[in-house]
Amino acid sequence: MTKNEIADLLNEIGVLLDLKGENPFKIRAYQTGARVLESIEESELTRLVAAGELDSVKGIGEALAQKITELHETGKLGFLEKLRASIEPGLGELLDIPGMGPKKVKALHDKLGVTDIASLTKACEENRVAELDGFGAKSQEKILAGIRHREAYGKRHLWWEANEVAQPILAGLRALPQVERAEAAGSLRRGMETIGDLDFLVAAEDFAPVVEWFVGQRNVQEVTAQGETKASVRFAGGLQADLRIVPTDQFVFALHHFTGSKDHNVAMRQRALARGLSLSEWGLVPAEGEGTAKAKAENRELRTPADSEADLFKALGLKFIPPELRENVGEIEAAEQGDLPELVTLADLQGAFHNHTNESDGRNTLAEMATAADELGWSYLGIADHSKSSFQANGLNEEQLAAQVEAIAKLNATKEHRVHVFSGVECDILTDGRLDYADDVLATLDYVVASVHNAMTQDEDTMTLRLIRAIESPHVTMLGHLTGRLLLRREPYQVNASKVIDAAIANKVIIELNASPWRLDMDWRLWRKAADKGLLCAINPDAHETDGLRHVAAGVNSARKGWLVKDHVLNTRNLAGVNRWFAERK
Ligand code: DGT
Ligand code: CA
Ligand code: CA
Ligand code: ZN
Repeated sequence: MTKNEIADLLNEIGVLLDLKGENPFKIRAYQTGARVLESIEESELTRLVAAGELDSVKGIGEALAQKITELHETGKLGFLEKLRASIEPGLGELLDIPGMGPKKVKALHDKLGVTDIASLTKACEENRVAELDGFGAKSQEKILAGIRHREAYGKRHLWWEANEVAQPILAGLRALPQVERAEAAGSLRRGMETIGDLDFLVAAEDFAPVVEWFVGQRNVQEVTAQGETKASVRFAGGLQADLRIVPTDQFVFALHHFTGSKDHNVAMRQRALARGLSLSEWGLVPAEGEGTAKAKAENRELRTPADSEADLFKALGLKFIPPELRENVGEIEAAEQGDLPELVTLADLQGAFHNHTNESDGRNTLAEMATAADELGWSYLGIADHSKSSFQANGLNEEQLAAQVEAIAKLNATKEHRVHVFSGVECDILTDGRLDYADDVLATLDYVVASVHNAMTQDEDTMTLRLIRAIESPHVTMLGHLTGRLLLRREPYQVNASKVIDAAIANKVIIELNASPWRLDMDWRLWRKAADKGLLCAINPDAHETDGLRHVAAGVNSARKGWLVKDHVLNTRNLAGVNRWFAERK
């Protein structure tokens, strides 16, 4: 196991012990152990474990050293498994409700017998939480609101998490001997930021073994529907998946249909009808004459053949429309006129600018982040740790920032990395739009990402002016996460996006497309118009650990949905190009 995976488990132990009301010193020891692991290099951990010297590290005692060693070597820990088993399984999800910590959960459990969301809801409705010491009517109201929020949000899933479930299923389907073709369709294929359910489409002539395999997957919790050529299941965690199996020569039509979106499908069907054709999940056939579309589609003589979606589009006089664009926002007209954009791809990215290290709230060292960027084949990596006002994120003061600038210069001088590391900062935009560092401090950096991290409940006018004031600062290179939204968790703050976009263009400031799967902010729906007006984008993973750099893939999905091409995105440029752009701005 990697150090971050181990640190996650130590933190989990801390939470579980807290839920049990254990000694605070013991809990603290696990939390400290997690922090210490994050601050040492992966290679150093391996060396210490091999040498049996882990307990010589400050903050790691003998007992903890043993547990870390066990996890590092086997990936398992008996102690943790027992601990998990000793706690009501429903208590964990109570921690997801905003404002609920282990201590509150324990009090609700001990005093009111709450064991899960359902019993907590009941206790609130019976006004028993309000009467409990340390809670009150206000906090009861807040808990109920949190539960309702969770129910509304709980129906959808982040693209990233859904994709991690989908990819092994797709690989499993493709490995079946009966399966000729398989794809994940629906909103996942369209790269939506959140996913209602997964939609798998398979081409096979022998259906039964495919259905059997699908409903028999290990993590299936419930089979909600099962037929000859289709099935629906629900996995642990709540995500559902639909499977459809079609004969090979219908695959392309079904793939197009089940990729959607619904609105795109409707527009495509109208286009077909205008040409005397009927388009459906079964095929493309003459609209006039005897029989239903399905019956006609089963007559191979009548059906327009298609091996790929490109053939299907071609049969309707269109260029291939990438799935991300199929939202009926003008893609069909563009495809007709040959005006479709050549969308930016993951392979176009040569680096990214908004990333954290363990100097602020990241979990990996500068060198580890640089190594991870090397492994992605990038040419540069921007480090933008938090600024001093973000004390909750361990923001850097002026001295710490200066030390980091020096450390980065040293690292670059060693030439040990393929990537050039840029010195940046994620500078807080203070409540009135001023920045968190003086101009002379900002001037020492290669670039500045300016973001809002507090006072998020300001009204729209105040927030808009606040952002514009920051944009007008000569030192701001790009605006971080425009609305601060956390998908399925926190609403965006109120801001007039079009005014902010205009100000950014006028001041030659970039707006980032924060690629964190929880953010995807600025939203893809705003990019096409903004980029047409001249706004430049940077796709930034906002990585807080080495693994987080891969999140740029989610940002690329959103960029593509926003019709962005390579030229719209700063981090498709090579190192010299980026340097030139930074220099021109100064
Ligand atoms: P989701 O699951 O809510 O994230 O969104 P989708 O787009 O994956 O929707 P889903 O799973 O209900 O259906 C998959 C695709 O199947 C959808 O994008 C288009 C197609 N489809 C489903 N129902 C209809 C329908 O009633 N009419 C049309 N034209 N297409 C439909
Ligand atoms: Ca779906
Ligand atoms: Ca579906
Ligand atoms: Zn931020």
